Amino acid sequence: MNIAIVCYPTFGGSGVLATELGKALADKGHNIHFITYQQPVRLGGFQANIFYHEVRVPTYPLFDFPPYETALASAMVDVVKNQDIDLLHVHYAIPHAAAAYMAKQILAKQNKKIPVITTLHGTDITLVGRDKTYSPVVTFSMEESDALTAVSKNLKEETYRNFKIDKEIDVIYNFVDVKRFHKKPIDAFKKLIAPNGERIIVHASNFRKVKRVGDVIKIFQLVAKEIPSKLLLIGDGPERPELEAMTRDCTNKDDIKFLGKQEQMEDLLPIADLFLLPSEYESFGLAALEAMAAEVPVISSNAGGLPEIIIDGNCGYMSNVGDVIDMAKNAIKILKDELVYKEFKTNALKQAERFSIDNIVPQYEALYKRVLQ
Ligand code: GMT
Repeated sequence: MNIAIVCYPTFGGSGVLATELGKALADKGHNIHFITYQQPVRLGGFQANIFYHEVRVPTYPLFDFPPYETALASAMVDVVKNQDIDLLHVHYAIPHAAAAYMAKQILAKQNKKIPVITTLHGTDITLVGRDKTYSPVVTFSMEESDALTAVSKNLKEETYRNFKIDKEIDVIYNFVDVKRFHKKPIDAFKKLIAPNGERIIVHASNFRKVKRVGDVIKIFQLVAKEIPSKLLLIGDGPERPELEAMTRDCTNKDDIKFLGKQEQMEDLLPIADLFLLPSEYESFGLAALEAMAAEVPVISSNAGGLPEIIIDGNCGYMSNVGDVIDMAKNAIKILKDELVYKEFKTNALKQAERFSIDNIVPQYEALYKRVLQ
């Protein structure tokens, strides 16, 4: 198939998932055309059947807000026509689903029928999308998509709760390439971070409020009192300055490192002993799944779709949002006993395998076939 994928090219989960999906489909012989404003961060090197089409948004003095959606719809029309595209798969409803609807209408006038699949990722529904500024357009473009998917049952329920739509939503869980993340930790790197064999605790996100990174630091403080540990904070975002200020006040500030945005998560995660994700909401929690694939147990909140991914007391623990004391208690439970720790590690990998690329990608291919029929 010739498939066009529209996504955010950034470190956010939706862009990561869309890029990994494109790469997996390309490996299976499909031709994949990414349409976005920057090369997606996870795209990596050259592959013969992966193409990247950059959306350019020319500025003009009149434009306080350059019309990205118009430029994107025009780019979709161009790529679909000239690359003989069979279907458009857009990730994150805003503004991609609306731009795809526009492109579909333009192409219909030119006698080219193009099915549109929209994958909902989370904040496009739970935070931004349901805001009345956007919701009429989001509702309409979801309804007009030829197929609608959500990355968890929870997100499907949230969508029906927040929007008046009749459209059937297929749940297709996010996935991970287990082989890529299940690697031997780089010893030299581990020694550099934890020279005295301290436990390495990791959090990775876009440092938005919804991630509650402040809770990560609080949990770490409680754990570090009992178990010598180091904290790695991976990613960047609006909350970072405040978090750095919070860290400067900690007596053990040298044990906390902000690594910024990192592309090689498959090299970083294997050196971790524990992954923290105390979010206010996660539709899925792709970062936690990647950690589990690297054999890292997860301490998280029990919000949104996380209970669909993490088995409490097996590959990690879940607590109520904001209950940092319980989260720290559970973290210590896993880290202080080598036997327990090993068991959680093994279980984490087993659980990640349930969401392996080989199980999930065929579900997207089956959906594509259904839509094309
Ligand atoms: O985590 C984020 O805020 C980024 C966001 C995105 O759309 O880029 O992530 C969402 O999609 C990911 C991939 O499907 C999910 O794993 C995340 O749970 C989800 N984030 C939220 O729901 C807050």
